[in-house]
Amino acid sequence: MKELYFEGASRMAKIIIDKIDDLKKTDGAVLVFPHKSVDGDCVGSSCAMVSIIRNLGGNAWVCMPEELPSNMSFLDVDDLLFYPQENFIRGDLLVHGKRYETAFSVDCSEGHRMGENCEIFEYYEDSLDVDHHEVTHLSAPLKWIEPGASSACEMVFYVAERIAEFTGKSISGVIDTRSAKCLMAGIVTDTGRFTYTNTKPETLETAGILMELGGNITEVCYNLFDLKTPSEFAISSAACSSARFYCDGKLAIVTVTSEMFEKYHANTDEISDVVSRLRDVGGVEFACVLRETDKDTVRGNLRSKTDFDCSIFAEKYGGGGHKRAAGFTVKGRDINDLAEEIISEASAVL
Ligand SMILES: [Mn+2]
Repeated sequence: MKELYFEGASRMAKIIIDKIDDLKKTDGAVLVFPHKSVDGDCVGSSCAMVSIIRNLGGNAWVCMPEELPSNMSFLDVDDLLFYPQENFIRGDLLVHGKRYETAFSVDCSEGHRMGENCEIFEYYEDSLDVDHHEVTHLSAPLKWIEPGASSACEMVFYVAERIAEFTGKSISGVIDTRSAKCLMAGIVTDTGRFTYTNTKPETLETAGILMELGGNITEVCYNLFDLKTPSEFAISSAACSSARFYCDGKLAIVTVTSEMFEKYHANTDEISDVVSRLRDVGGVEFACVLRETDKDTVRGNLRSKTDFDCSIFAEKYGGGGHKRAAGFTVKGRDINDLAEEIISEASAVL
């Protein structure tokens, strides 16, 4: 493990071991919170963390903000997931009969990125957190924020390594085969299959160990990247061919309306590959895909190639992410008006 990660991973490992000892006395439960618009990294890291806690004898579930996307069903994690009901949100803090006693966020530090689960997350002020997003206003002792790490999954792996060291367990006793697959899913997602600049030598070393632990990279990449449903293939192709280019080809934008989703019988998550395909067009510096996820809501996905900061741009619309990949969700805006506004705002800086 790189020295940069050693202190943070060791500190989190100790905190988790102590927390589980406390929880064993009360038979309480940890809820692990991924962000809304779930992706391979937040699902992978939250599921792996829940498994790690269970492998240490604790009760834990992933507090899901939405249904698991169908392309992640191969991870076979249903028994790790908890979908809070409305009565739970109103204060009945029982998770499968266990009292909810600890909040733990991964790949996400802020409650507002968790959708309706925000209220449950913020029920406890001193939550644990492992995240690789750039956040400056968080430096609590129970949090490990490392913007240099490729993914939350890579960070969870380092924590697991330290847990194995401290408890005297083997690494496979902490990270089981399914968890290895989950962690691999997050690393390949956030590194674009080891092609983005966040891919470091230690990222590849981590992936190598995960392969030895059963993280089948072929299966993970096929399911997360290559496998397409017929409707996904059709709507992605239609969306790509509707792309508009501005600023001498530096800005590319696609808008996908509810009518288009209906026409192709497609789900709103079936155009997720369009934004990176747009970004990959020669000359494009900034790519934006807007989609109506329902009549009142527009989801924006942003990608950039070099200097354009997607994270700062997404913040203007209440979202966030990384410099080269970010997103936001807005309510009550017309998708075409929003597109025009983005074109003019981005043109000013491109
Ligand atoms: Mn991530």
